[in-house]
Amino acid sequence: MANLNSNQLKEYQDQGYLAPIDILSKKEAKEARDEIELIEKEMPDEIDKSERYNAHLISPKLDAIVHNAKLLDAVESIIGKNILVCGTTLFIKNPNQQGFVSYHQDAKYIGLEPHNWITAWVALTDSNEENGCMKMWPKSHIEIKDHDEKFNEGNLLTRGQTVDGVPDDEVKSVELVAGQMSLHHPRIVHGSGINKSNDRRIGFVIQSYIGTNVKQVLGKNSVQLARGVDEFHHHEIIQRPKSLMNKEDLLIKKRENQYLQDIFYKGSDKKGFY
Ligand SMILES: O=C(O)CCC(=O)C(=O)O
Repeated sequence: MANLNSNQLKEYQDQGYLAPIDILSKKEAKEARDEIELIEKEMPDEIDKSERYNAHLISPKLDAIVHNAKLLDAVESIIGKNILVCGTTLFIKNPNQQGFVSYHQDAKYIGLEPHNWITAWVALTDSNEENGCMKMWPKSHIEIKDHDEKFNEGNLLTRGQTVDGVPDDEVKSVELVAGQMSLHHPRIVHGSGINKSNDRRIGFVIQSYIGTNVKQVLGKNSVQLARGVDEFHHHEIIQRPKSLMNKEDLLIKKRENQYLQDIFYKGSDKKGFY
């Protein structure tokens, strides 16, 4: 059931993003963080760097967020009632590390066409100016812009994709408390700065929820059905996790992450840091 009201929908269409939206309790956000930290402890390489994608395939707590009914109600308001999940990313910034995200547009390099899709950024910790919250350039979602590829250390994007000349005075910070989310448009220009606090900043990002009509034109992505009916069958359907760090699920995640790396580095002979 779609749940955004007409003012929220108008704001999303005009500005290219919408926030904050309450989704999880603080307790649920903390439980998801704890599960991530348990995986990090037990299998340190499993959700780091190029493996930080698709952790929902091995974590029941993250899976529950991806399939959260309230979250899906908001997504349905924007992309319609037939919804697939084609991937997730953990954007974790540790204190005293130089991690940042250069200004970019997701649609530039993700290969999902047409742009009937949306990204949900779920805060598992508070996310604010001090710890490097997301910054949006409102109304920039009208067209695809040129990007440089800077491959710089610290940049949490694979190729350091960068839109230059973003006007500082127009950019808006998206501050969220743990359990809230923002939704952003495939073409909005966004990025984030470094974490200057003493705690981690953890964003669990469903990237993305796609309409069933959306194709992957740069390679291959498998999907889960989140809601409704897949009338187009453009993608292979994969299972939800059987249990935490289940062996079979770990293999599926590995395969999906290889597909993603192939997409991200298509046409490039360089390798980024993530
Ligand atoms: O977490 C961040 O700071 C950036 C996330 C991002 O680029 C995205 O969700 O598309």
